[in-house]
Amino acid sequence: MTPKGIGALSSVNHTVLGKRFMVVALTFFAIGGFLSMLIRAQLATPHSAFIGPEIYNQIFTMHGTVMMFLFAIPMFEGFVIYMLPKMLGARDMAFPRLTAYGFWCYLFGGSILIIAMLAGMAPDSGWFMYTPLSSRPYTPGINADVWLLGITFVEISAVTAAVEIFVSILKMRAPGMSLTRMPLMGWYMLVTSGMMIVGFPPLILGSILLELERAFDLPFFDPTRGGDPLLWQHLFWLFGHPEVYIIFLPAAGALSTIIPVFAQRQILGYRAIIAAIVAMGFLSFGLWVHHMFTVGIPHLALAFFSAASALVAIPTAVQIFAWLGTLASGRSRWDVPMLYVFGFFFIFVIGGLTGVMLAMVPFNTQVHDTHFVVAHLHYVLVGGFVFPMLAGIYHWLPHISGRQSLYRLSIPSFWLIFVGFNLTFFLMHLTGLMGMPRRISTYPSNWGWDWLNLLSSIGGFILTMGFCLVLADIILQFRFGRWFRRDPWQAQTLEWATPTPPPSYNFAAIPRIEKRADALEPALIGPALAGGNGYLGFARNDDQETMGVDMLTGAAEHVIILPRRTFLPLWTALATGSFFLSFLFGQYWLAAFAALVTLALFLVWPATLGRQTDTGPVDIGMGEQAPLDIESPNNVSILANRTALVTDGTLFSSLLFGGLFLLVVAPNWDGVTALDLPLWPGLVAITASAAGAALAWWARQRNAHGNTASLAAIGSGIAQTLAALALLLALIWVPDPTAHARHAMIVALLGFAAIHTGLAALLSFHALWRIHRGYLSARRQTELIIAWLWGGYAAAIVLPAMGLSFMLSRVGGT
Ligand code: HEM
Ligand SMILES: [Cu+2]
Repeated sequence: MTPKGIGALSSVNHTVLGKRFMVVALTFFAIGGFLSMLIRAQLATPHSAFIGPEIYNQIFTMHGTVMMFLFAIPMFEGFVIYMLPKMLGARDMAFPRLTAYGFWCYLFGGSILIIAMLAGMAPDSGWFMYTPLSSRPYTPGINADVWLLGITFVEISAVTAAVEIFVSILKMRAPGMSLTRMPLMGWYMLVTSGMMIVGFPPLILGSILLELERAFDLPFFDPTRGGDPLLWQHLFWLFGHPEVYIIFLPAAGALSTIIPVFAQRQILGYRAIIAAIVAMGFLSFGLWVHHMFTVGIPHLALAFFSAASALVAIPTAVQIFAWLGTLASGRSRWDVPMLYVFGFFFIFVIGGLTGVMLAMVPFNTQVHDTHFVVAHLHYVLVGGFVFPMLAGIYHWLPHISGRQSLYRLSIPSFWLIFVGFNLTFFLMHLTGLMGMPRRISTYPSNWGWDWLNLLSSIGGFILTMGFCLVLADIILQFRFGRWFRRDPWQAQTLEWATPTPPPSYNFAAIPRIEKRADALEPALIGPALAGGNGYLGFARNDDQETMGVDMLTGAAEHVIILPRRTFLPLWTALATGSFFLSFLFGQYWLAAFAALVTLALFLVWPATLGRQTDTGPVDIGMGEQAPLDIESPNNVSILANRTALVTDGTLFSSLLFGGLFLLVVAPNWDGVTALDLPLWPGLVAITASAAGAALAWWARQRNAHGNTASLAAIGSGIAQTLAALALLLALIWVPDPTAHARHAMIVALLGFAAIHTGLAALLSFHALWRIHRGYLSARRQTELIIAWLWGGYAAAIVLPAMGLSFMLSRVGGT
């Protein structure tokens, strides 16, 4: 149970944190919505003097930023954190303390942005922060740094959430739930989290490089010194385009869950939908360049990306037809969620059509950066996210409140939103076609844009009234809604088998799933589980336990013991926050100190986990036995580290991409001469790091055979330390990194490799410490496996990092 008062901040339970995430996300939505009202008030009349251009720039930048980063993604993260374990039949997410850490990072990072805005220091170069506009010469204050640091802080939370969601879906389902029995929501979230794992690193890297340019004058994006502003655009859209699908897919997941309930039949084309989701995940990464059609890209490439952009229409259509088919062939029941589903269809189809128009290069060139694009973007985002989200709120709120809706406000609020939205944004297509550019704060009155803008603004206020009514409706439901026992909609997914509102452990026992998980009968399963019929239907040592399964087949595999409440995530997030704040105010020594404290706190996390003796298989109910997670070679920590390596690997690939891009494309590389960097520090680093990896592998082997691994672990730690030192030493020969992007890039590559060899060393020493505390045995190998994973990874990146540095140093005549 979550205690009252200050103790509530130590909660790590997914139900509690999921709700907190959603409440904070909705608060940011209200803030973003308020900003959009200011925008519309400004644009309502020509020559308006309501807010000047400076404030206007801050406001639309913050509106876009808040909506994309602080509302849409965290909102679905919160939803997933709350709902996913319940849908899959688990008692929590894989790493509850990480969930809490992610929540605090999100809250603090978002607050930094809002406070900066109130202080008039908000970013003002648009939500995609194009360089050179966002570079130091054009944005001298701390406005852009607020964006870069605040958003990176929030991204940390998004990436940790993505890793956790990915691992939880693969490992923490009810026994018997194979991948082919998983409810569709699980598939949607698996693909979405996979996309986040490889989609966010480019943006994180871009933000780091831009912040390094702004703080230390390393000219990655400065064309006069060998940098290139286009590098930012590539890194940004490499993230930004998949981002749109990252927002859309969870919403589509909600639709695929809600529609069958109201059509009163199972979803049509379950497997076709899975194929469509996976296809979308892949296609969306091929598309980023369509945001850059007007910056001068070779013709063939243009044709390719234009075709690929149109191609995503296919998996989208597959899903739309599956939904329509399900509705058409079922016995549809009308209720409030269905109104929003209808709203979604209407709006999203229009957004899709204008999207196909925009994918045509000539048309795109015509309307580029006009209000037509703003209209399209909102049809897609509001149609594809806000409407399904509202459907979801009305569908699942009874789960949270334990009460049913009152309806009195639900229907008028829907119509206000629907009519208000279309009035606002449909007309913007017309203003756009008539040539009104986006991001201007005033316009002359003789161009025929006046009445369209006025009507748009009126629509915006109608829309806002609708949202206010929804809020009132929600509050009323919590106060006066009718109680119900279980599954008020006769839904067929597992979340309705928990009591409502759910207890912190969700299920008194965990079910065995024997058919497709979106065709279950919660009304029957629920009482059986409440009676303890299922897995882990008893308490052992006062621990909260949940099942770990085989990733594919869902066979029961091991028992996961969930951590208890703790303030550690809060402290760690505060330390992380101090790092970002010190950096923001240019206190770089303080920032370094805060980074060390953060790292140290992270090392305290595992201290209380694990066991000092072997336990062997334990009873899991249903007449079966399974080992504990720490004694299983397929445990969640190891899978999480593998996943984190993929994220880190994308970060590194983005850096390599950046280096090669500058080398090949950037201007001002003609006059440079080759650098004379000695080879030996690089060779020492490569050899030492490879030796470190080999020793880590050997340590793991020795441990697995019951021999002591201490010596090998020490060796591996020392070798990686040596590699890190050699890489730092190599920096001495790099000439002034502010002089040319080439030098800055070499510094970045060496620094990246140094950090990772250092991390590998740290993990080896950590494993050594755990060996000495008795936490490892032939059965309990986690720390050594993790040390080997990161050691091998570090060795694998030192080589290309050194290779590219060498290539960069050789450019030019000698
Ligand atoms: C609640 C109703 C909303 C209204 C009335 C509204 C209004 C506007 C307007 C008028 C602009 C153009 C500003 C300009 O170009 O000068 C804009 C930009 C934008 N909006 Fe919205 N918006 C709303 C909701 C949303 C939502 C829900 C999202 C995302 C989930 C969103 C994301 C964006 C983005 C990314 C931009 C571009 C900002 C930029 O150019 O830097 N908006 N919005
Ligand atoms: Cu795109």
